[in-house]
Amino acid sequence: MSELFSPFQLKSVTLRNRIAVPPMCQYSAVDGVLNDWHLAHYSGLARGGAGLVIVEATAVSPEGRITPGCSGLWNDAQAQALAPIAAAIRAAGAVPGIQIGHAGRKASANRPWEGDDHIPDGDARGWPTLSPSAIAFGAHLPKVPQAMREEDIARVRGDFRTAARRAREAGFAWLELHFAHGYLGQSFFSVHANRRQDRYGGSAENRSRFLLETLAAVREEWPEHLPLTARFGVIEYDGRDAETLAESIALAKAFKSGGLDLLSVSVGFSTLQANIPWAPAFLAPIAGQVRRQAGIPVAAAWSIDAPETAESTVATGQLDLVMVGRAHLANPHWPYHAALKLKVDRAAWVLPAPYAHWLARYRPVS
Ligand code: FNR
Ligand code: 531
Repeated sequence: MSELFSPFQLKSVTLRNRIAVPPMCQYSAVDGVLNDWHLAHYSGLARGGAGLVIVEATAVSPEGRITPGCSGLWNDAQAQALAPIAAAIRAAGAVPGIQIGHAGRKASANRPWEGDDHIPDGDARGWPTLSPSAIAFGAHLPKVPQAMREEDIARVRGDFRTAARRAREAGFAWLELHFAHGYLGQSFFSVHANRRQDRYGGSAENRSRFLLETLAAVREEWPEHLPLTARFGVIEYDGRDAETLAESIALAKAFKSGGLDLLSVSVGFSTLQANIPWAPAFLAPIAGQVRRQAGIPVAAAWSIDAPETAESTVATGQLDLVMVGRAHLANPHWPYHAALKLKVDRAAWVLPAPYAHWLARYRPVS
């Protein structure tokens, strides 16, 4: 019996299996409004059999986008464009999720295939960036951000709350706050980005305040019966990992008390001085530690491409959900092929019935 292909219930939502498509920016929106490319992209991914498909990082305000091509959810037109995408994911049998975030000091950048670097000041395509402190990330992202005032913090917290309401109205049933990868949420927690002297800086408790206040504002807005989750970098690989992990587990406990239903464990990406041990499933043991010590369901990604690896991360109690990203871009039917490889009973029925009926007794030459 495969654990990877067992259902997962969180609040009132049941996923058909433990496979999730994590959010993956498409950098293809105009003014934050998604289009037919996104409909094709997400429909294709949902058709492959994953239990959950999370729509890419969607900015809660214009200046919260990473690039001018990023998704946004600060107006009704954007919500209306997202509705058919949530419906298409649901029609394929997956649960529609969406990630909302603010890019902070990594905002106002070119698309990865167009440089991945900050748009130069003075270029009308770009905009001023915000962060806890006026400290640039560096290298290809040299812009010095404006240090946020209390009113900026309150405004952004309100933007998260409004975006959560629009996400629900658009038909999403799973919400993920983007508190990872060196963006605004992660930056408030990071000693590399946050040198504030006020109640939002200094101690781990103060550096957690923005995240916990934003969670509280969204929790009030997001229906209690639907999963509210966050993606957060619990480790930076910057030489102070034991300390960072201890602070992250304390925050995970506070997230849980604050009503978070699941934590998607990732890397902080707050500093260029990181020595990340890239390897298949390298985050799974760390996620398992957070799961046990904070008592919260966890997900994780990072090269968990082999079906057997995905299976063992769930079977050994490290992960509740496996995020399979780039492997889905390479093969949108990854879950079907994983079911075949793991010799799951009636593997073809991971796919929608119109496909499954014929593939149950036909094996294409791959
Ligand atoms: C990503 N990733 C990412 N993560 C996130 O939290 N929000 C996002 O919008 C994106 N966007 C994105 C775009 C693209 C093109 C890639 C390749 C990745 C990270 C992604 O969700 C995942 O964590 C990583 O890709 C690692 O998992 P895989 O790809 O090794 O399975
Ligand atoms: C991080 C990443 C690094 C290395 C390989 C794959 C992914 N992602 C973070 C993404 C943007 C693209 C790069 C977001 O969180 C928006």
